[in-house]
Amino acid sequence: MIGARLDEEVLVILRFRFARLCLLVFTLCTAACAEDASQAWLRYAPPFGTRPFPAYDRMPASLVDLDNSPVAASAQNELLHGVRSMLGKTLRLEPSVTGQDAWILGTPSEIAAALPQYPRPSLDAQGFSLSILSAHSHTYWIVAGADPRGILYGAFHVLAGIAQGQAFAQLAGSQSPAAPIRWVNQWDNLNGTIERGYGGRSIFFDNGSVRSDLTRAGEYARLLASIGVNGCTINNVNADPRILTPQMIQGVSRIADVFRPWGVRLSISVPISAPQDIGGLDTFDPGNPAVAAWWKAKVDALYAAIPDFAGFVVKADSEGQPGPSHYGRSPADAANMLAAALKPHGGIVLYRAFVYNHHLDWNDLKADRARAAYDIFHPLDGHFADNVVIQIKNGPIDFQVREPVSPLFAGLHQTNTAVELQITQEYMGQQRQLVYLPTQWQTYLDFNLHAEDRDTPLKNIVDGQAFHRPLGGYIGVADVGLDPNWLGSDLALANLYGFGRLAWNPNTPADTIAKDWTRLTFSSDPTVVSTLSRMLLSSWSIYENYTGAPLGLQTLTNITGPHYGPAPQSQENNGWGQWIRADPNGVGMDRTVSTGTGFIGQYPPVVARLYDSLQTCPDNLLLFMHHVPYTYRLHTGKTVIQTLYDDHYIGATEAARLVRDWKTLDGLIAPQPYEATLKMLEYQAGEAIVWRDAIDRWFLKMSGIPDDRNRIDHDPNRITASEMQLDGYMPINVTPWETASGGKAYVCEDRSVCTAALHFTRPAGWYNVSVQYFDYRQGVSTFRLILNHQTLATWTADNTLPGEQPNGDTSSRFTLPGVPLRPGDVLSIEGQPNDGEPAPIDYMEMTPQPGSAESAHP
Ligand code: GCW
Repeated sequence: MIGARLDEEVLVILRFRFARLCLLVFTLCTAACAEDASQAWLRYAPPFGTRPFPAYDRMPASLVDLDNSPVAASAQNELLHGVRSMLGKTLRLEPSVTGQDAWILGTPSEIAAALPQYPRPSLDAQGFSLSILSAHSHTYWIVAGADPRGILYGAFHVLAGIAQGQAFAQLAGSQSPAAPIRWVNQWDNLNGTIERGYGGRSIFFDNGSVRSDLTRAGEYARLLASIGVNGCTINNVNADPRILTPQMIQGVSRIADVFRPWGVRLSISVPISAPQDIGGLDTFDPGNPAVAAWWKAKVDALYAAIPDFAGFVVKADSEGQPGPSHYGRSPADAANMLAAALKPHGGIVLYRAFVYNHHLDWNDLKADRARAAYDIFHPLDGHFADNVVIQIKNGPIDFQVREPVSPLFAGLHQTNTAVELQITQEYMGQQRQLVYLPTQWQTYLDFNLHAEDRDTPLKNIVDGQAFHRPLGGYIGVADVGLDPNWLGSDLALANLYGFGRLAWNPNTPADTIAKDWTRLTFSSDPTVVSTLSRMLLSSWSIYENYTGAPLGLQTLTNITGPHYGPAPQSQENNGWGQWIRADPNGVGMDRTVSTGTGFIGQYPPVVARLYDSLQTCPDNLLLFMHHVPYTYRLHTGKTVIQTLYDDHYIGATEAARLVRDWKTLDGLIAPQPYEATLKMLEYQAGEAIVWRDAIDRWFLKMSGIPDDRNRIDHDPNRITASEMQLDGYMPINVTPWETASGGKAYVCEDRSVCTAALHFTRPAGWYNVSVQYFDYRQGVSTFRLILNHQTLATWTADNTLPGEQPNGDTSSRFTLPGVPLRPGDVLSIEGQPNDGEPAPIDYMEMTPQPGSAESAHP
């Protein structure tokens, strides 16, 4: 009893301190905060700038919070802050509703107790209802939540509405989340690095411990809450057992403390081998009672420190992680043992279906990694405890540019499932390239699996409707870091935002999400909204075109390296099973039932028939499902090989368009994000050319079939370093060969400066001059572009690209537009190496500016 009272007192004091702190922060937060990238879509800028917003002229001046919870206190503080920031008014906090117009926060029963006229809405868990009530000659603006989280989500909804210029009356109505599980996974390591993280170091860990300053962790929870995300797994699924040591649990409980006011429950990833790794047992066999007892004690200790602990995420028997198969046990044995320990506390187990053998025999034409999840988990359907959820990646391989939906979703009818989507852009340009993912995710979520010959779109399977499951939902691998803008790129935040919006309501169109995010993040200016949303919506297809080709080749990136630049051969001849089976005659994996791996037979009959037949298989998944000759004609009438060539050219052209589109927003976007994004898009346009050239060269060599427009390695504007006059520059072989002209880069070794010069022989005119060079992660080489004796430009290779060699990971482009060139000119590149980076170069390109070569004689 005494303990309980103390807890209550502590809570009241904490709540008071928290409220004061928030007020202080919000008071200090003036216009400067609006420019702070960490605010993301919670900038709270006045929607009409300095123009008035009459819909809020007569809003209630008082705010009454009827709910006595820390989460509702966050809702209250957020409303105070947002209203002040957007409407320039400070609401009065009042203890009761009587005698005044008021904003009211509370649950339906709390509100009805204070205002008996209130027509209680019926709300699902975590849902909210916004309404206006007139009673006792007063007006009440009501934010009702089924529970404290619902109140908070309602408050954020109101603020997002104000930020987009909507009156409170327009926002009236009820909403409930589609599914109970709406979590992010972070792949943070205890040393502070993040697996597949591209936004800086961990906000949670540093040097083996939980950070002392958890400010960003609290801010992250606020961002997550604003989009309805209610759980966060803080450590890598390749889990370090030390996460379970008593000292670490204490540290982790501090993270839970900063999450709690935002209704975000904390969970951790655990290795199934922990009882042996750190528990002093000589086994981790899930069938051993001592192992089960160890987990039970560990879970009890976790709940003692974190009473609202959410549960475990488990990666086992996967990519080198230990698993129950070591003892001949099944995933169900392991998951159920953990679930039994968590059950008394209300915790759950998210057991990942990403279980496969990465030592497959590539000579075996029947071997197929795509089959693994279904083969392993489908026979276990009905054997999992009710607090176990099988966490399934959207596709059967691994967050590729395009994959079919995993057939396992249709193969578990008596088991809870959640879909795992990847927000961090591991295979999708790693936040150095614009790829808006809600478009892709929606394709998956809307896909009808036709389980039991019924309509069963993926979204209705994971939200529990299709098979009447009590639990299920959405997991997004987010990997935010300490970078001010969380993900390393301002535009990538649209993916985090979009994940939350879709997890809340998967029927929200990707277009609506793009527009809302743009207004909230940048501006409601119609030009900004239409231009940027168009850029976002086209970006997946652009990326798919210049990297993979929209024929279902999954990815053509370097899968044994950083998963970044082009390296198609890396898919083949290894045990990872991401094969595309390209040979001189054809390409694609035969996954048919009759002649292939039989993967297609894992789908319900309607879908299996669709994919199995060449007549009906959609072109964009053709090579995932079938092996066909390069000369095979698609539904478009064009051959496979010509489509591969053309799509890469289309993708690169479209990537260049993204730069032009963004430039039309100059002056309409704040200078810092404008410049940073321009730099990113210019880099992307260059990288699209690297991809285009590499993939087209590779397929040309593999197929021996020429491009019908003879474009590959025949760019009339390009002069390679091998054709230039070199002083100090020496050729080295590039791996993979297709990522540089003639398979060679030119490096400046053993000299402090080298040059490569060309004699210009083309007509006089204005040209854009590009230099293709390589920028390693280490070293900052300096380059100079020289026209005769005049320095035209100087730049440094200071990007932090994921490579230490000249190849498609590091190939970069510098462009100087509008250079007047005349026949007889000498154009040269001078490179100065630095710290092991030998100022490597590939080629120069002189592209005439449209219409300028003859007419505007310089
Ligand atoms: O896509 C692969 C990644 C691994 C990751 C793994 C997984 C955390 O390359 O980095 O490991 O998937 O999802 O478990």
